[in-house]
Amino acid sequence: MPGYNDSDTATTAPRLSGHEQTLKILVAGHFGAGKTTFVHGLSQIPPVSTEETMTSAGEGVDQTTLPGKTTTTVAMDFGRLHLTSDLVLYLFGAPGQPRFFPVLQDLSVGALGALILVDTRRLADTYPILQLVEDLGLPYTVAVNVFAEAPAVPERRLRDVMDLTDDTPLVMCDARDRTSSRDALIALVRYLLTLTPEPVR
Ligand SMILES: Nc1nc2c(ncn2[C@@H]2O[C@H](COP(=O)(O)OP(=O)(O)O)[C@@H](O)[C@H]2O)c(=O)[nH]1
Ligand SMILES: [Mg+2]
Repeated sequence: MPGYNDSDTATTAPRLSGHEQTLKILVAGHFGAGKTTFVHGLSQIPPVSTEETMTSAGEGVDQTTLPGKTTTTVAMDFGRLHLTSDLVLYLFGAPGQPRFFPVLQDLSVGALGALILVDTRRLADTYPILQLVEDLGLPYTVAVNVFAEAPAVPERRLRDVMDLTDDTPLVMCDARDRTSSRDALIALVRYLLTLTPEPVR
């Protein structure tokens, strides 16, 4: 992508000149897929977060036994990233639990596309999110957040089980790694650029 600096690891926000193109991107995915990690790791401004400590009230409602996970996003994550000097992404991370789908729906307004994060151990939890994003008419890219403990699944199988069309990008990433996360967003933005807008009638 022109202007993309692969070695850029800066976490401070370049100033906005007002001439940049801005894109709103939804970051979706099931509970524990790594959305908060992803948005917080990439944001060049202090990210907005709505993390709350999980309590016993969530037992039987949320999957509360992910190792190391003690909080959950109750409304959204928000971050901003200069993908190139003239392209700024506004990242909106939506909570992944089905009971928060109305929040995802609201956050999708004005978004140009979605990055759907997936942990291959929880593909079943991804289907309703894929369905919802499709129903909202949002083009998307699937990013498998590779957890060391998760078994490797061949791409063909992943495409089959998620019923992805051949043109839907499927990439691997590590949500904890800035470069890897940026590459996933670049795959999404490249895909969005290939989609021709509806002709104006
Ligand atoms: N091993 C590993 N752990 C991760 C990765 N991404 C996130 N985590 C951890 O997995 C948990 C869930 O991540 P979180 O970002 O809260 O998921 P969210 O529910 O989708 O927002 C956290 O404890 C993270 O530290 C990853 O790529 N590898
Ligand atoms: Mg979260």
